[in-house]
Amino acid sequence: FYALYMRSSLARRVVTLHPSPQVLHDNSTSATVSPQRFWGSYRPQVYFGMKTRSPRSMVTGLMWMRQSPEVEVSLRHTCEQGDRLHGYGWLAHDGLSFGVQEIRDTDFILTTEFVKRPGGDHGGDWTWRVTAKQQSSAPQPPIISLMFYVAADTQGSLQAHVEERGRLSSVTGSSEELGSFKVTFGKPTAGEAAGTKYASYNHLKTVSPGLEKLTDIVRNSLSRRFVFSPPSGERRPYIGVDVHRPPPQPQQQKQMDPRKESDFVLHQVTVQTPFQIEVLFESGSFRERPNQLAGRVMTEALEEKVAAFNGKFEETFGLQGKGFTPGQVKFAKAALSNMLGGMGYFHGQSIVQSSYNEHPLLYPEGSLFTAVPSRSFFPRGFLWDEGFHQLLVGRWDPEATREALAHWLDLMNADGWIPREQILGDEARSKVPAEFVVQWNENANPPTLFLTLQALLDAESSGRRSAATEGFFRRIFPRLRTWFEWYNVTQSGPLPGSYRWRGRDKDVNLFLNPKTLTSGLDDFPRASHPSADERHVDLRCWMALASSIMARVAQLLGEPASDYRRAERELSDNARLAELHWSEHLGAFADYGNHTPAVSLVQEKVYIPPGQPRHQFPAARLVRSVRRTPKLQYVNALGYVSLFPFLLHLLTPDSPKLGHILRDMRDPGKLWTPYGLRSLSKADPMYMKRNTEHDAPYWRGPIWININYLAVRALYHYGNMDGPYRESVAALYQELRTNIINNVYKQYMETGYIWEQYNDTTGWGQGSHPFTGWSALVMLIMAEQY
Ligand code: 6A9
Repeated sequence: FYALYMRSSLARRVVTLHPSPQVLHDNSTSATVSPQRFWGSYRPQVYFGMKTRSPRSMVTGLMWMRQSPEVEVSLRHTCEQGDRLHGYGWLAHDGLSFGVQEIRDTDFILTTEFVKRPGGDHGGDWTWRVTAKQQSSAPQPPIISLMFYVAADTQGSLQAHVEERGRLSSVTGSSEELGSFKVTFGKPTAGEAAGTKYASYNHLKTVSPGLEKLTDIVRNSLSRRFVFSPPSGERRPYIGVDVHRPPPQPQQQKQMDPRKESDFVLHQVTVQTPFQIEVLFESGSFRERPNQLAGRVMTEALEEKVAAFNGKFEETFGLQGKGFTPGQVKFAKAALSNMLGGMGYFHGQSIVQSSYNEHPLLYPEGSLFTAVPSRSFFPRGFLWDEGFHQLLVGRWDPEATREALAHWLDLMNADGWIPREQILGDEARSKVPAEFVVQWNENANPPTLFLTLQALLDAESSGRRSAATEGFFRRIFPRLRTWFEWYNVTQSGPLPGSYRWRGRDKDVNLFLNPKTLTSGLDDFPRASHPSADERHVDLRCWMALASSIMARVAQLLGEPASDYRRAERELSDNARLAELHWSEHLGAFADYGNHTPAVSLVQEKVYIPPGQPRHQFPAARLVRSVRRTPKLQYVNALGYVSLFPFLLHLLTPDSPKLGHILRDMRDPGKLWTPYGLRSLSKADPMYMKRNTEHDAPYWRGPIWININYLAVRALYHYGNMDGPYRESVAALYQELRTNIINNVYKQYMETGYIWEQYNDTTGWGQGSHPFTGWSALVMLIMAEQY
């Protein structure tokens, strides 16, 4: 009985939140406590949309399509790589009060701008302006439909106000957090001072079962029966949402979906480029409005915001002062703006599992204010990505960083675990294949939040922003303590001072090398046969960093720091580090475990009885063949993992091992490329090898900017310390820094995007895009802020 009882209480523990007081004060994101940050572009997954930082926020958004009846409908809404836009992203965004985005579609450009205006009790007003311009020199300027919408999320209501000729002129509504409000749709003009332009109007007033269904609802209500007939121009059929064609609602689905239906109102305006349209959100509690935030007033507000942004940007990062060209400065502004404009506010429940549960469980409801790696492909929070994101955000807006950290730490469970990938709410879940949704409670991710904390502490000791930071550290300390312990307990290795990532791939026969997703370096080669004998050098280094930050925080707060100091001393002890991880054979730091390099992927043998037709049997898969028995030894894979003692500044500046690392880094046959450091040595047998037939090499060659940022930062660090390598380090610093900046910039100019990773032979951007998560750190490399 006792065992059973223990089991069920352990099973519940995974979904029990940490008992210490939440870092976020009650209602800390509400309109009352934080009015300036209430509304924002916190829906990074759509091209243009806003919501409030509240659980079931009213949302606003934009869809659009080019009217070209000959071709398939190209409805744009959520950021999709399949849309093949020539580029999109924020050019300026202060993370707080305004943003300017440029979206380059096939043959026209949309500029989407917003400005907020504080006032009243519900987060104030804002205005959107969308400007469309033809791009090509085609004789017929394109006709475009913009679709502005307001949608409730299980609470609040909306009323549509339709004027002459079926034009929806405004939406009024109310919700718990917004009180009453009004959204007004301006008429299109040819420019700010110009008169209105001919346009056709359609609208939709319906209900939706969930925000992830909005695109489908619109798509299903499109009809081709409308005619665009400008007074002086040819009549052309166009596609519009049709009130007379309510979206089909299969009865069955309705029954299965217990969710409450919510109001959804959409205004479609169809007009020929060039044009400009404004949409005004006005809060009912905003009593003394001096004027409407529209037209000239809007233009002036925008100009003021942009000027302030530019001023603060130069003051903070000094790129002009460093001699960067206007083009490069513009690029750096875009990188920062996309990080800020990519911040999202998510609410919902993770799906988690521990070995004590037979089935996955729902994690407690929670909210997350976080930056996201990629608006198109992974528009949600990732734990170790966030530690990098906040290095950049924190330079610009330390309060935003404290709030993001607070949200992340408040998601911690009683054991000290924070789920690695945060898939909160139906909208987020709709983007993730089922097999990736469940988060296991044994799985870690690098504790990069300590990098962010380190930056906050450094700012503290250099005398900036003191009181706020200290209060913040006091609130997070109990959670940090548990978090640190959680790594030490759950990810400990076989020998004292060693660590091991849990959660490696189990089905070892299917992979050339079983992945270690938890390390963040997914398919970087580790021991060929996962076992409890493994020790991972990167994790040991992360823990060295963690312990040193714990010690600093404890000291700052006057809490006992000696245990953390001791851990720091032990984990940064160079002799012990070498004992555990220095491979003489490789001449580099390495993992250790049950390993053989003699593995390859081969076609599975399918037995086909004589005389039987081949095609009646399943296609042969690739499976792993192991030609030599694994044994306990170093995993001699030179790459990012080997660099960690250097990346996290653990080596003493006079260590000969530092010399080895510098040589390997600078060797074009190993890690050096003209575009940055590649993830795995060109000389490694697994260099650019697929892991399965469907799994292309990911961390086995390509260049990643987060690790390159750490490398440049480490070179900067050692370049400022006395030692035998000081001069070569300083030269390497300049070279690596220049290579990274030049390539990321060049790719951005050529493709319109910042990318997830860069090809180590061509420098080309590849993988998910836009990826203005950690790749945006190139901006800090330009600013030399480490
Ligand atoms: C797959 C596909 C629409 C992989 O940047 C986030 C993470 C990093 O933390 C990690 O280090 N990325 C890196 O190796 C992307 C992970 C995406 C997983 C989700 C689902 C969705 O399809």
